[in-house]
Amino acid sequence: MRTIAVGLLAFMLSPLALGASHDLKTFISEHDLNHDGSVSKEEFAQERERLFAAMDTDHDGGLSHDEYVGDYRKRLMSTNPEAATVQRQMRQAEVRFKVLDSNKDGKISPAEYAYSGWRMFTHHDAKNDGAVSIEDEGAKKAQEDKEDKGDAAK
Ligand SMILES: [Ca+2]
Ligand SMILES: [Ca+2]
Ligand SMILES: [Ca+2]
Repeated sequence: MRTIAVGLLAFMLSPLALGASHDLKTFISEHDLNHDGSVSKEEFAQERERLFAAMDTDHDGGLSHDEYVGDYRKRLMSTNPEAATVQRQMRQAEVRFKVLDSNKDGKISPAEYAYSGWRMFTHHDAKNDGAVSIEDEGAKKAQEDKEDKGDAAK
């Protein structure tokens, strides 16, 4: 029982899990358009715009539930996942849609999409120099160490 729980946790934390742009290396490989090892704000904005346009299949300038969740399902199914994985990942996609649609009008607007994108960008840009590269990993670790010590001191 315990082994299963640990295995599941390891799987959930795996950077291979879809939609894992939270992982720094995945983030860089997905957005570094000119392959110089660093994601500039321009590159990030360009890639986000491209993704948004690709998902907005009826071109009305917003992502409906079907467009956002449907696109995710399509990408997920192309990896031949197990049924349990599909169920879990799709549940997470539903949650993401609700979070992204911050004004709850049933559509993700470009501004809502951009907002979540820049939150992710600044999250990764630990050095806060306006670009995301693997150097930010070291900076992030240093930051977390500091926070850990701060917590311990409380
Ligand atoms: Ca670049
Ligand atoms: Ca649309
Ligand atoms: Ca909205």
